[in-house]
Amino acid sequence: MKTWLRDLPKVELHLHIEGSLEPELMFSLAARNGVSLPYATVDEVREAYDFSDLQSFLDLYYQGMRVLCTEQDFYDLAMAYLEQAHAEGVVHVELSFDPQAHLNRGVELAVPFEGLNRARRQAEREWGMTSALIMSFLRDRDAAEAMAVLEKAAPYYETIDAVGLDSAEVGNPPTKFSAVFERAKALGIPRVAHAGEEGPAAYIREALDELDVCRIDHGVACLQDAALVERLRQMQMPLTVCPLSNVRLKVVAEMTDHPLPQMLEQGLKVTLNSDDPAYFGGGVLENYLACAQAFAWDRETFKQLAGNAIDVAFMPDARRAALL
Ligand code: ES4
Ligand code: ZN
Repeated sequence: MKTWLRDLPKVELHLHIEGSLEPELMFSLAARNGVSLPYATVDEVREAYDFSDLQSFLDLYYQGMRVLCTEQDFYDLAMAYLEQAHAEGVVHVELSFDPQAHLNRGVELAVPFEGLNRARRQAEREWGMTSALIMSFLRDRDAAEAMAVLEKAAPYYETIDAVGLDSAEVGNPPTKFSAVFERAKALGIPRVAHAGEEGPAAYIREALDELDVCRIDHGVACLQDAALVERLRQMQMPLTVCPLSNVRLKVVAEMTDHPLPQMLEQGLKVTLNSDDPAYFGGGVLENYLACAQAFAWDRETFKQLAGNAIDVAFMPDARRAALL
């Protein structure tokens, strides 16, 4: 099964590129940029990755990304991830990034855009691996800041496939960003949002009703609300589920408790993704393997899940047709 899952053409729809920063690269970038880290060794970094909830993870995630300073750093970060994903049989990756987390420490918008886009072009040239770029807003900061970033990103609209919404969910409902997402819609930019990870099913409803999103990142909380499940099923709203992330952030106690089997049972448009692979125990393939072990799914189920991601990815129809 392992070889078969590796060779199955897979698509990654939910990846925070800053969350792909492995401790070894963190150390080398820290040295290159003269940034000090509160760890002595890579083992110490890995030992610190023992999270109690989303916020405890986010604190280390924002700390770790302080080593990302130059266009070359973002290129190296993305290239390392894309190369690993390629080795895992991933044929298309949708990278999200958090420009505000960089702007707020003096790293201009052009830096992540230029570095990430250079890596994306390289991956397509070298391996025929396609990609999309999602510019995410930090929901625990104010909406005016997100709006300013959206306007500032005008030179890069051509390279943005969607805007997203991430970071600390509880207490930061989708409605806080209604005006920002309305502006993105007016600009013709598709919209996605994290909802129902730690937050309630009501946030998933809000993301649909107020932000007009074309997919929901996580969405596992939908099972709390039968009418919402029916709505998501009817519209076949894509849900980018990240099982290893949910275990590591204690959204679920362990893999065997994960609601993925019920979500499939309910006919939801589920996909499997990695979220922050350097922090949560691996990339797309590890997430597929963890599901194989926990749920003993057959090949048809994995083909369905991989096919779902191809169906809903931001890619040209000719590319989609070639993959299906
Ligand atoms: C994130 Cl797991 C998760 N949830 C929300 N925001 C995030 N940013 C990076 N990883
Ligand atoms: Zn996420």
